[in-house]
Amino acid sequence: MNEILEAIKKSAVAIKALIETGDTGKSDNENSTGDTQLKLDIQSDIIIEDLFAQVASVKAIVSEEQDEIKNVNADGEYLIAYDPLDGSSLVDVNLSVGSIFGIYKNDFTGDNLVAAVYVVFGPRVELVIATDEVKMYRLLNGDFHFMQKIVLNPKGNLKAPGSTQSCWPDHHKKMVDDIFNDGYRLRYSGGMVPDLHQILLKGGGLFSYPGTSDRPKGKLRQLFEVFPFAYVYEQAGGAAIDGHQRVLDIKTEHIHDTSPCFFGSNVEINRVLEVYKEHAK
Ligand code: AFP
Repeated sequence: MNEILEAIKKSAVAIKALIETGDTGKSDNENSTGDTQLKLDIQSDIIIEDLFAQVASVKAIVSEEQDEIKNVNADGEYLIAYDPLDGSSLVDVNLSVGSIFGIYKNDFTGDNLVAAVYVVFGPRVELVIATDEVKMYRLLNGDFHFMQKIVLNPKGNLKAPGSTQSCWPDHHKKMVDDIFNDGYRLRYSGGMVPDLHQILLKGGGLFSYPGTSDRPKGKLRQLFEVFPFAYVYEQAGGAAIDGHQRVLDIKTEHIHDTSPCFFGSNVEINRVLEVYKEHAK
């Protein structure tokens, strides 16, 4: 596992430099989800793939930016699903973005996840590693230095309301309105990584990207985005659901499947479960 973490650290240093100087323009390609790929998406993906190809313990990888799983080392132990530069469309307005890694054993399924890692490229570059606990590191003079452990409070006060509000189901709209009426602060940049990082560091709250009339199965991808952050939130003492169940219990049918998702402190997640259970009656 350490070889993998060192490769991720190297990728972060290289992608930081790419973000600072790279072309933020669009490529001529689309990814499997139909998103137009930015040149930064493709270049970040190449950086990460080349680094993982040198790690003996990596058996296979799959990128949000590529259609298929790639075999790396037949004798490898780990499978890695990653989003090389989530929120890349925010780079050209100078907002924070990130890389997300899910480290699996045996199969790319939620119950086989054994670790999760993400990198936040913001005013500072920070690396969060979730194994049996969640630890944050900061890039200082070219090296990552341990800064703190991350633990969520039982209840927070931040709310990140994702997706197109005009497409929200009525029960979801009422729930979000009620949360803000209870005094929660709106914190949403459109970048999953910084938005979830902020809630983790500021003690808790709720990030939601529900199923909507335009995207009944949500937008965020299970293997590359939802499962890794669900692992981080659970290891930090919080929870992650699809409105009804743990997202890590969801059965993935295709590697690019999406899922409605809610990440947060336990009080907020229980509030979602109650609202969605009541609606399901
Ligand atoms: P891009 O990678 O296309 O910028 O999308 C970012 C993202 O996948 C995720 O980082 C955000 O949480 C989510 O989309 C924001 O989606 P909405 O703009 O629909 O809220």
